[in-house]
Amino acid sequence: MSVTLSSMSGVFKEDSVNLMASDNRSKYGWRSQISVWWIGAAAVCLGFLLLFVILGVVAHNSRTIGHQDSKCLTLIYSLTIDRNTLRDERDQLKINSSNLTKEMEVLQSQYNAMAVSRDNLQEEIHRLNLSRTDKPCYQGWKSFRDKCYYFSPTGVTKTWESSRKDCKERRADLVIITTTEELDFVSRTYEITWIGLSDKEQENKWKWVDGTNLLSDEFWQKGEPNNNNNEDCAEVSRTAKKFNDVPCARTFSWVCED
Ligand SMILES: [Ca+2]
Ligand SMILES: [Ca+2]
Ligand SMILES: [Ca+2]
Repeated sequence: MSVTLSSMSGVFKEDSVNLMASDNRSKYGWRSQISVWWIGAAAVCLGFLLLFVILGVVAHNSRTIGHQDSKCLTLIYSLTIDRNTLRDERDQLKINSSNLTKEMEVLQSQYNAMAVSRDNLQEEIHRLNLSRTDKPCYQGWKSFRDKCYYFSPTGVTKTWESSRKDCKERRADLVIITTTEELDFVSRTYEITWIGLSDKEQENKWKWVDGTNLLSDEFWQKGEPNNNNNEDCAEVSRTAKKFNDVPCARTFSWVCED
């Protein structure tokens, strides 16, 4: 009986202890659940806040990237236009360069031709200078170009035939004038000078003393030869520096040519 009571007492104590423990668990469980709830709520809030922050950053970056993409496209378009413009300018420069090259080749060809012509002219000038070298002449004769000339003594005059005879005695003949320079050289000394030209053999068929025909009328004075009073011999005057036919019997100075 006492054991039973003790046992019962023990059961009672044990139940009391369990009841107290249960009471305590109930008290502390509510506090724990509230704490968990607050922590969970805070975590959720933090989660949402973090999500909003991430979404904001993403949206901002998207706008920035979009803006940068637009600027890049504009820059690419501008660079493409510049590249095309540079290509056009390069092509035009190639065309200009080609044209300039052709013009340079033409100019070079013309220059070469002119250089050849210049060299030929220089050779001709050199040859003419050599031919202009005065010929050595006997004493009393004058040298002009490659010929020698004898001028009759001052104050002495002869007919055309006598003048020619004098020249032949000097192994020469009356002067034959073939150039303007020779005409000027011969005519400058005396007022009137006999030259080796006549139409004694056939009227108006003027021949030089070497038998050659007068080839040009350029040296006659205006209106000459007029054969006035049978003029068959030619003279040159210092003032006119041109030919004139006069009677052969007149007397003038004379010039011989060797
Ligand atoms: Ca001559
Ligand atoms: Ca005549
Ligand atoms: Ca005359």
